[in-house]
Amino acid sequence: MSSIQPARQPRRTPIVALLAGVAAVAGSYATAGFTPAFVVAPVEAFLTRTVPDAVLRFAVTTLGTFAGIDHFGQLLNLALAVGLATATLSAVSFVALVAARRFGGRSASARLASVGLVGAATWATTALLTGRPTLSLAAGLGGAAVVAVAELAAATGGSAAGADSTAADRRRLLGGVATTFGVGVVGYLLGSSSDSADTAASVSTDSAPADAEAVESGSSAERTAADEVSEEPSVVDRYLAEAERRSLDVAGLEGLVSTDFYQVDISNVDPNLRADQWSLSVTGSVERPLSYTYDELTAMGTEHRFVTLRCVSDPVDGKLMDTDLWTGVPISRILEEVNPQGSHVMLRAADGYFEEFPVEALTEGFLAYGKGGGPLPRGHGHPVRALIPGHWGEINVKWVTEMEILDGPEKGFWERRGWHGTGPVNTVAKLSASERLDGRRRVGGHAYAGTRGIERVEVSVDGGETWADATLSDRLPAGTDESGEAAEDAWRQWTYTYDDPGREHTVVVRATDGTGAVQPREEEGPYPSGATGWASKTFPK
Ligand SMILES: Nc1nc2c(c(=O)[nH]1)N[C@H]1C(S)=C(S)[C@@H](COP(=O)(O)O)O[C@H]1N2
Ligand SMILES: [Mo]
Repeated sequence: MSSIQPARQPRRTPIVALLAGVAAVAGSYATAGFTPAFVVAPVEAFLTRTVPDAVLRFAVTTLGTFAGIDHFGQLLNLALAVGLATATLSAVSFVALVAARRFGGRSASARLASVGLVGAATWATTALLTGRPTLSLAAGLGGAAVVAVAELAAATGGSAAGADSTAADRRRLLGGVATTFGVGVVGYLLGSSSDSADTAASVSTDSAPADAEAVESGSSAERTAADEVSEEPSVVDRYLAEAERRSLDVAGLEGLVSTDFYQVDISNVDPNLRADQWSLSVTGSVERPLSYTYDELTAMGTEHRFVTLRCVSDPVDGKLMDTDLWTGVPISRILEEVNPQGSHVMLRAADGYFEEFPVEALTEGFLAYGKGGGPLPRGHGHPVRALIPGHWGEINVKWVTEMEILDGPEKGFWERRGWHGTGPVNTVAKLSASERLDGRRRVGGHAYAGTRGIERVEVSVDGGETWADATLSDRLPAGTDESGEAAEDAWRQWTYTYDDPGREHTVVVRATDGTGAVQPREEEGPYPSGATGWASKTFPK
């Protein structure tokens, strides 16, 4: 029976289009991994830039850790972005399928056209969003594969329409689902293994310097990075061992060097920069605008510094405060060459982030290209980030690419959203660990006051009535030389052991900074200028 009426649209077309969209996203992930070339990344960046400030602030602070899940707000944003990217690719697939049917009916050439059109449409959309046409090819392949198998499955059972069409529709759907599943699994496996390839390359160069092939094929910039950091393993190892030795021992309390460094980013998908393609330009009100390649920068010096970072959104009892040994160059070296004339600086980064602060703070700053004895990890700003002593984490710009000297103040990314997080950190003593030692109890935590330093930590075991001095860890070494000086911007640990009163009681902690100022008692949330108040914990009988 030949059909002369216009071809009926198969009932399952919207579902096949949806499956093609899912497969296209999976295909994109297969080649791009979790990098900005992944089709979800531009959608996510768009969401971050357009969500109302209040929603973003809510996501970062309130949802920062929600239901025990770290970065819950960001995960929500990511899920939304995945959904939107899938919807977009499904929509263009649907248009492609309808167009093929409209112009070719249910002929074999129409089926072929639908495969080609869906492939082209998903590829073009992904390329348009990411700006990476070659890496987007797999998105088109994923979409096309689903339609190809679906059409093939529909065509194999028999040629007639009418009674057979329901069976054909079912086969089309099954073929589509199976292919989407296959593309999804392969995409996931390929994408996760290609993830962060650039950083992985420099790490492996670092650990295998004797492998001439690896060194040869690695970029010269990566080689320098690895060499600079690994040249003096003994120095780094010595400092790390010293930090270990100075750490106080309380069950469950992290040492003076963090094993799980917190991470705060405006985007879920971090930049994936190559050291040999990176450069830092110094612009604006300077006598000599200059630009530095990675090789040039790392050739300017290799110093090690223990530095603590704390996010302005960290609650008094939060976990957004950590310390590591960073390797890099003092920013003053660069400032001597460019001779800044302005009063402020704007640091800009590859993820579109920007933060502004006074030039005086910049003068004391550090450009880190190593962390914990290895290259700077991707999530912490690979290949280079700023470390500004004593200031909230947000001006410690990662993936930094431009340093613009300004003649006056301007607002940074978070300040445009109402935060005041460019200044010095608040003083804090955290109460993060406790253990029972037959009849006694030991409590402990970290205390940090930026460059003011921690002078004293006091503990009350009766809810703030009476106070006693806690034991403080020795200050971390400066790291720049063997002079025995202390790190200027690092936390200390404190512990206190007392006889358990045998009834419910509340332990309260407060720190005193190097200027003699006691951590303020009034409780304020993190927004807009950092949490205040004393950490406290009630222990049951
Ligand atoms: N480029 C860039 N730099 C950035 C951020 C960012 O989102 N993008 N987040 C900032 C914030 S809010 C903090 S608290 C610190 C956190 O540094 P970490 O992720 O290495 O711990 O990085 C800062 N630098
Ligand atoms: Mo932050």
